[in-house]
Amino acid sequence: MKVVVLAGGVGGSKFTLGVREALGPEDEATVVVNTGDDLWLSGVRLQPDVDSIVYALAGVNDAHRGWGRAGDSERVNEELQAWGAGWPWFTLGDLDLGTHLARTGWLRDGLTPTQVLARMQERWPLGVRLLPMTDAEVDTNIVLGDGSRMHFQEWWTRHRAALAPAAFENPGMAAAVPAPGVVEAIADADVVLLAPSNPVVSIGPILAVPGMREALRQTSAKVVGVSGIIGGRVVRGMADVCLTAIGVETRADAVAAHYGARSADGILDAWLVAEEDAFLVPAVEALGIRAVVAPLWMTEAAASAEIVRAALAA
Ligand code: GDP
Ligand code: FO1
Ligand code: CA
Repeated sequence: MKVVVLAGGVGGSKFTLGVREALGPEDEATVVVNTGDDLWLSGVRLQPDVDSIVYALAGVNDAHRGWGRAGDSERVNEELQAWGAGWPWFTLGDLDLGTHLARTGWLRDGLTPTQVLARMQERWPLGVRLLPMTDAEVDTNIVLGDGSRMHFQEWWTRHRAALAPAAFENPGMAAAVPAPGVVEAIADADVVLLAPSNPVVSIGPILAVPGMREALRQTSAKVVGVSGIIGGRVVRGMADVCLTAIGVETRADAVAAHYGARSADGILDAWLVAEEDAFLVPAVEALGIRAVVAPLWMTEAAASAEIVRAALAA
């Protein structure tokens, strides 16, 4: 079986660990990773969601913080701060900086982001294939009520999403195309899974790459999404603020409606809701989307694997 997963960082990596565990040796998984969080800082290219997934699959992630390497130190960061370089509220760990330096060097050698990510996958046997959503540099900006703009990373990390966004924008997106292999993987898939990642700033940018929605609407594969909202709350992070900003309620059925039914103008054939949200099944089915109830807590890889099995059964 060929499986394609669309994924962001923390939720994306916990889900991808389950995909790896649920699949057999004959199966193939391709994970299309959000790169809308990527940025240049202190001369290096950061790819937070890519690194979250690489580190988690390699078993070297800091699961407690949700980003960076386990047991990392911050000597270089202290020096950068002393120079007034970078952002005082944004920490680049020493081991993590090794990744950013390697990546930046390869990019400057002329490798594309897809080629760089292929190279990063040579170090650890990750068990799935990772592709960036696009090779284009796409930013995420927050437009505030007064019309001013702020980089997503400043809004998320420094302000912890406390400023109400009027809109999100992705400069560079209009000229972007899906990375090589992405459209082919979707066309060739038996099933496409949407991880329970942030619908606005993780799955949103992936779907916004020109050609991506068409690929999802045209594939013969079933497209199955997993709700990151359980009992009307985000499990972790600030996706509720993002959803409110685009006028979507923080409820599993509202997110399903946001993605839409493939039978209408959207992308979903089926949608997994948590047991806590079983009462929303009729609302999801009324959208023309098959609703499946399953335990959606990704407490460990085995629990995520159960979610993946439920999605494949759907
Ligand atoms: P980020 O890029 O690091 O912000 O991470 P993602 O976008 O991939 O994932 C964040 C989303 O994952 C949040 O909106 C959470 O609601 C969701 N999430 C985190 N843990 C769980 C879990 O155990 N179960 C479910 N269903 N969703 C989760
Ligand atoms: N998140 C934080 O809350 N504080 C940090 O200092 C921080 C540093 C950081 C460095 C590299 C990296 O790849 C990610 C980092 N993150 C940090 C996480 C991150 O930027 C956000 O959680 C995501 O972009 C949202 O997906
Ligand atoms: Ca992200």
